[in-house]
Amino acid sequence: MLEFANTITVKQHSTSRMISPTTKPPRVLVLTDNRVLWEKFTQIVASEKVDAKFTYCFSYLNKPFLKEFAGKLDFQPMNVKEEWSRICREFNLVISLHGKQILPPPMVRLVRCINIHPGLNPYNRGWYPQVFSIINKLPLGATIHEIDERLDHGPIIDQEEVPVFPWDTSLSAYNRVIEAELNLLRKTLGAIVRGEYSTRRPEQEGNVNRQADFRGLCRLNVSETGTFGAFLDRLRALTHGEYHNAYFLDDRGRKIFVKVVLEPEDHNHGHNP
Ligand code: 0FX
Repeated sequence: MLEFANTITVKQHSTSRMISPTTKPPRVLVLTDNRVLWEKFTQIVASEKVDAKFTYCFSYLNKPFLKEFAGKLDFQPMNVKEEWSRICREFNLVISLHGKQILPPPMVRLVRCINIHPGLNPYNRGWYPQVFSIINKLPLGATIHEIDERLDHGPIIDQEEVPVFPWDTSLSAYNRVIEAELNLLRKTLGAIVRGEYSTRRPEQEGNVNRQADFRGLCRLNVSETGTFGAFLDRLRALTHGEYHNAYFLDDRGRKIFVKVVLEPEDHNHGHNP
């Protein structure tokens, strides 16, 4: 059992949680392994004049960030598994903004934790939602929700659905989702920091995709049979900028990577997809 000096118990959204007394301004830890979102988030904090003291950290396993931000005092690595009890003492709120670390269950019970998720919960929870939405046709969007002990599962604060078009690749759909996440953040960040919002539980459990499911999709079996539409969906779902995702093996066992280009005919005539 952890000892907390001056802790109070708050009843919030039907769960009882011990938190450090709310400091003024509140102390907020933002865990992020996404460079674009980190930069945009700091801009939203400034433009929306969010009254809080923000600390930004990334995963201690994020090698590119470790190299790029070595010695940078306002963006440091953090091992949440090791440091969660200190986090609970020092922060009033934790925001996972595409943070790659799973938050330990005791931590999510002790401090309010919010997830900014690139999917429309409860559909395609987990890894790369737009990839799976292109394939299984389940709705796509962005969700801000309280974190509970299950993946992308807790009570929903706000959501925005985005369309998926027949010409989308993973990248074009993903960019739309990121815009939706930023819209939601502009709209709700102040209220989230102040704890002034209501939540609703998703009506169903939905489905979850893991990293292994994505890797399985990437392996193309050239003997597989199916409809042309399903193959096209699979290839566009695995086409994301420079990433080498879908591949088949040639007769020497080499991976041959595959991606597709889709262009609606009115692309340059005012209907920019
Ligand atoms: O940060 P993020 O956009 O999101 C991912 C998960 O989808 C999300 O559910 C989780 N909460 C978050 C912590 O991690 O992932 P990313 O920046 O690694 O990748 C962005 C997109 O890039 C991804 O949706 C698909 C694409 N991608 C990425 C990698 C690494 C690929 O197509 N192939 C790849 O190998």
